[in-house]
Amino acid sequence: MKILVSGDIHMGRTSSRLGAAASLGDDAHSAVQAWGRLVDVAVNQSVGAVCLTGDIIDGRHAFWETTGAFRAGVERLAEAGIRTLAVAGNHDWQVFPRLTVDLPSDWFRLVGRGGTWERVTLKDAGGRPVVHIDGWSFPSGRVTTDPTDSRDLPSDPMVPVLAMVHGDLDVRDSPYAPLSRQRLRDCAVAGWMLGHIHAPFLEDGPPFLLYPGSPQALDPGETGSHGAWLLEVVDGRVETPRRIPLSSVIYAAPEYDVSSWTDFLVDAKAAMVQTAQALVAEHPTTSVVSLRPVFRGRTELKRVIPEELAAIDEFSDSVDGIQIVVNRAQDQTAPVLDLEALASRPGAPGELARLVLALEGRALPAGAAAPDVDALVHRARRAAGLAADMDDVAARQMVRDTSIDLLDRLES
Ligand SMILES: [Mn+2]
Repeated sequence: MKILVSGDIHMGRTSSRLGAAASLGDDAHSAVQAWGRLVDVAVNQSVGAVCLTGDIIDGRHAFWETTGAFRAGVERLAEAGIRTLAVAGNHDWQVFPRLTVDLPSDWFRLVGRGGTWERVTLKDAGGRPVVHIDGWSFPSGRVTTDPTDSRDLPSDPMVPVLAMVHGDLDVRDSPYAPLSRQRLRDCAVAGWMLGHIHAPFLEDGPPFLLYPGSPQALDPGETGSHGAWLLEVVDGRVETPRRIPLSSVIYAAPEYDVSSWTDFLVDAKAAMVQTAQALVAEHPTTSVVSLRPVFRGRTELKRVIPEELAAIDEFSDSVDGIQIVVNRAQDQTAPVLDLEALASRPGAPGELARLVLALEGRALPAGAAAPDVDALVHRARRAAGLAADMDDVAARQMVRDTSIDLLDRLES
């Protein structure tokens, strides 16, 4: 039996900061649409159940706009013989039970209502139990105790158990159901299907820990791949979940070294288009790439970059059907330092420039006193408590980089 796992859908929200790509006038990048694609995958994969790990609805405010879409999905799943099991999270503890109150109980089940652990057993076509799903739902908006403290469901030597709970991993004083990784690991279950953290991650087990993450990436902090996870129970064994990309938007924060660029506008655009194409090649469901680029490196173009970057948030281009937008680029470039000129100056900048020239084995200005490089590196080593096994070349490189940093600060 296959099971599709998702959570933190936050229906009612839409991917933010899409610039021109959002003014297309449709809701293509909403969490509601992602729910629809998730249902498609479940049907196409002929899964036995869809497991939802909480925060499916963004909150009470989203009741009216999401109730129909959620029902339509559950009904489509039911028509395909697929059950939907869910736990409530801190966002939807109040609204989710009300939104699902009239769904057919054969096909939809809110598991662990009111913060009491509950077991639902999934069976195959012949009525034989395949897997137990243990779940716990948020009983209120804040829960300061670890929900696993109260889990008293027995293990079963014949049938594997998957546990489903929404909570905050390894944040001990979290008001959102703090979960201890160690305690989760110590439970005799095949895997944990968790919710609350929007960035997906999987730690292998048993028991595996799976935060499926939001199927639709919702803001620029949610970089990387977003989708649902497919797992399979074969011969009483739960196999490692695998990722199914679903998000129509991918956010990324690429870093670009501009030091070899000759025209900022042309080279920055080419670099961003290339980034977008590479991302879409890996994530075929993506139609919008939202980039938050960081430009680094030492460049002759430093003087013009602020001006040329000024309107970059207006950038929008469509390449091979992929919409590319930019949100808050960062200029962390530095000017090319004229070390020779600086080295003739008095004071700290001159000292530092002479040190850098000497470290690089370059000529000092006529009449300048050569710094005692070996003694300086020796002192730096001691002052910074550098590891004894750091070789001399690395230590000199570090003194050089630190000196250039200091020069940058003195000169800016
Ligand atoms: Mn949450």
